[in-house]
Amino acid sequence: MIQNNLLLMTDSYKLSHYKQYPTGTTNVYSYFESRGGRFNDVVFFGLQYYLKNYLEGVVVTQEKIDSAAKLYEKHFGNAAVFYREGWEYILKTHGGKLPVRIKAVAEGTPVHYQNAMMTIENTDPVCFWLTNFLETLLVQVWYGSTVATQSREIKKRILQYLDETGDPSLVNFKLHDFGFRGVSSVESASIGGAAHLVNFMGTDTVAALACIREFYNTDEVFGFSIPAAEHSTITSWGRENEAKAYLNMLTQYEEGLVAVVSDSYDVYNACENIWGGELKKAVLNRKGTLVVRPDSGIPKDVVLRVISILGDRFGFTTNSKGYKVLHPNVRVIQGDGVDFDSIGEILDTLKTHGWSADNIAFGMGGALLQKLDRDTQKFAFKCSSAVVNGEEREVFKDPVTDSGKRSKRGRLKLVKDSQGNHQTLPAAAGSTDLLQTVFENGSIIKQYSFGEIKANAAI
Ligand code: AOY
Repeated sequence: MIQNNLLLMTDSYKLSHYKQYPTGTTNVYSYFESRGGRFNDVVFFGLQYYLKNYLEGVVVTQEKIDSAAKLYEKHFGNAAVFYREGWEYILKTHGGKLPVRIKAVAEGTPVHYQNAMMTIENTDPVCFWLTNFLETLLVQVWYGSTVATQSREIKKRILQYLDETGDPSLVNFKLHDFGFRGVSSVESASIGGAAHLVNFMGTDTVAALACIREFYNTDEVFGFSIPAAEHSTITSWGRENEAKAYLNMLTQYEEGLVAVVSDSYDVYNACENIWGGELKKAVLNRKGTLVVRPDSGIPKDVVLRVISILGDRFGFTTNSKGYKVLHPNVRVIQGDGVDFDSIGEILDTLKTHGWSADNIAFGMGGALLQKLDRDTQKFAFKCSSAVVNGEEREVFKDPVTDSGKRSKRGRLKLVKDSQGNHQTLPAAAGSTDLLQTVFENGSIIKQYSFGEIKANAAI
């Protein structure tokens, strides 16, 4: 099998579609939108990865065509379904580069749902069938966009609590990506992890850093981490040596931040009698901050009790907003049971008991990178315009069984209205189109740096 064979990156039924459009079809024009869902403002993110990794340059070769033909003959039990002539036309006429134009809103831009975020059409009338062949791959942009969207909403939520109870400038390190092990693939970790870094600066998902470096044009590293314990490094000392394991953490990492998972046996005992007892002086004399990590129990209850114990043992100050902040050498990170809702519950519980959001950071894994699907924001890719026998026609669906699945009609543009809200209008309308050509006939026309993308998503 030829690696990254674009001819195989689609749904089987799409192989049969070239015969199904009306005779005389020369143009198929489709658009991508979020039809609604959990959050109103949807961050567009990840297209550049797909363009660079799968669509740019010569992507059709004789070897790929032959390899696909063999597979499809067996798959369909029939050699006639695969459109060999169509692909050989692209090879011969276009040197194996894709005769399509893709326009998209700038990556990182939050766009209200029910707006076109991307459009695609064929640029060679013979290749009308290619537009929607690419749907399967292009729609995967739902994933990076949905991760970036939720991560941004969590940032807003955390910012509210920091505004009310503490220091908003701390927000970039308040949500750390713990999700690598919980995703279905390294590719998901790369894209999802990068999507999180559109909004935050803390990550343990190293694959995301490589993805940003390779596909978002930069040598800059956009995610940061610190030394941190896991259960094996603590429990291998034996239960009777829990304090020695903790002291080792303080001495191995002489200064700066260090995180220590502290629930191996009894997190309350660890906080009261080890960190806040036997090792209290070592913590206070250390040039840096110990981050205590509970990892079990009901998050809001455990966090409150842990912070209360650490407050009793190490002391706290009251900030200008009237909330308690632990001694600067001690903080807490909660990474178990963390999702959009539990973050709110934990911050609310802390606030109710007079504790600032400054005291805590969150680690989020499965709920950040995996507990999402294409329906979280109801992403869809639909044909809205075609040219048949030289005449442009509107194309749409409008199912009686679900008006929410109604699709837009005609060639489209994305604009900002006088109130600064996004609107999708007919392409012929006057105002500036925010959908910019990013890909045409095999070439990437416009690229975004990760810094620009972060700026576009800024709150
Ligand atoms: N990492 C902050 C740095 C990271 C982690 C990664 C699954 C960290 C833990 C921590 O403090 O405790 C994947 C679980 C934890």
